[in-house]
Amino acid sequence: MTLHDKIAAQLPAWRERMKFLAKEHGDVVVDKVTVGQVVGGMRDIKSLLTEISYVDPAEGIRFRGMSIPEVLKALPKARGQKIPLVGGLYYLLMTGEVPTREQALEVEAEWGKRATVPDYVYKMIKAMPKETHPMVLFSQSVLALQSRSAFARQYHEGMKKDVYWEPALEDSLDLTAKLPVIAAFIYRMKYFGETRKPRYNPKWDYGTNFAKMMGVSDKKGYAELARLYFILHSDHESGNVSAHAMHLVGSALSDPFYSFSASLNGLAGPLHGLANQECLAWLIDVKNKFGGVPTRDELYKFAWDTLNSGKVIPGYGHAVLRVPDPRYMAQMEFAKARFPQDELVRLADLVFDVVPQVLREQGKAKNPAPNVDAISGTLQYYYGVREFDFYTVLFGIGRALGVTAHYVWARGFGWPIERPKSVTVKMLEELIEKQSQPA
Ligand code: NMX
Ligand code: MLT
Repeated sequence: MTLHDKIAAQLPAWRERMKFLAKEHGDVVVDKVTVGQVVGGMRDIKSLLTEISYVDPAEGIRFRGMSIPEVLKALPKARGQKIPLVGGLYYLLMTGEVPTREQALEVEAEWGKRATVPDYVYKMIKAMPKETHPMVLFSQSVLALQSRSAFARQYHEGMKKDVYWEPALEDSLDLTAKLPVIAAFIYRMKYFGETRKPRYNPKWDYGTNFAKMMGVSDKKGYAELARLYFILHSDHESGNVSAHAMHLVGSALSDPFYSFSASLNGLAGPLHGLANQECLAWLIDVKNKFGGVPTRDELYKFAWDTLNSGKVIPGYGHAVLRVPDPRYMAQMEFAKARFPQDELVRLADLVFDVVPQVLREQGKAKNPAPNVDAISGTLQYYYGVREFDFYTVLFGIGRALGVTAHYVWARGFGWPIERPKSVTVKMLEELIEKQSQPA
């Protein structure tokens, strides 16, 4: 398989570079850590290493050095379509190279071979109480697949450290192949009472399969949206909660299934992936309250009312970004090119005009601009996927692409177990006291 061969060919040189850095320059200071960062969620401390993606505060994400517009332009497309094949994005994340159409289709073919979900997973999902959140069903399905992990099996049998990445890649391909099938099953069962197993057709690509399995009519391009959505949500360097959870759990050599289940549990938090369901709910509240798109003044007051009630405005702000999220911009461009007159799209556009001003006036958020979640639900809603609490599952399918690529390379580098050091409040107070005394 090309993915395997490409990674195998690149690893020796990367390992040499890494070894040299640690051996010859292990004492070089990368960053300082302030008290503010220790009590502030470790914000911005430069302590994670990855080649897969990088978020520039002033520019946004780059996947393997490429910006979102560059990725959308350069990757091979499904025949007659405008949005790239998801298999091509996975190839790029895994290898750092833009694939040919054949190479992208090779990844798609791997998914086609691996998409069958064992029966017991369906039975387990069906046995859960009706009110279970779809993210719980999704995460527990991933965990249930753990018994099939090639990484766990080979580790148990005895495997040399320098080949850890090989079964990690196998598991990653298996996992990413099964996720859209499981997600579509959860969707059809939970909201439509259907318990038929979705069928992944290897003749179609990932996006088309997802659209068909979801039962969403593709007449208006849902497969294109699925491709765009999975690509945009795939990765955001390694410090966000879902990526870092995967990395942390994986560093204990827990296999990709254990690690990705943890990643999904982090994604399910309202300050992270769950924000996409909250964003659309907020937009629809506005629409219902004003019977359509309000005036600028009405929206301005509504946004202030949200803040004054102690809530955040979902979809706005970011821990790293200091500009509108290019993932937001790409989705808005998609919507404006295809359904510019849609009421929610027009409303989201007005929010983009008003909310940054409100947040700036409030003076708390360091970034008053929209993030990826501010628009993603609006697009799903347009195509008829209107069950808000399912939206984070969609995010999870996309996020798997990035975090499994990080996982494979972390095992390739043989990175150690992650173990930062704690301090106590008293220690900080003593440190401050000591430093404030004249030398
Ligand atoms: N509405 C109201 N207040 C905000 C917002 C917002 N959208 N964004 C930041 N703030 C507040 C934040 O709560 C904090 O207040 P306090 O000092 O009282 O604790 C203050 O501004 C400073 O926060 P920042 O340093 O700007 O942001 P931080 O890095 O702590 O958090 C988010 C980043 C994304 C969690 C935050 O902006 C937020 O809660 N946004 C709304 C929820 C959201 O859209 N989440 C999705 C994130 C993207 N994703 O895909 O995961
Ligand atoms: C993400 O995609 O993970 C979010 O934008 C959150 C982040 O990067 O902190």
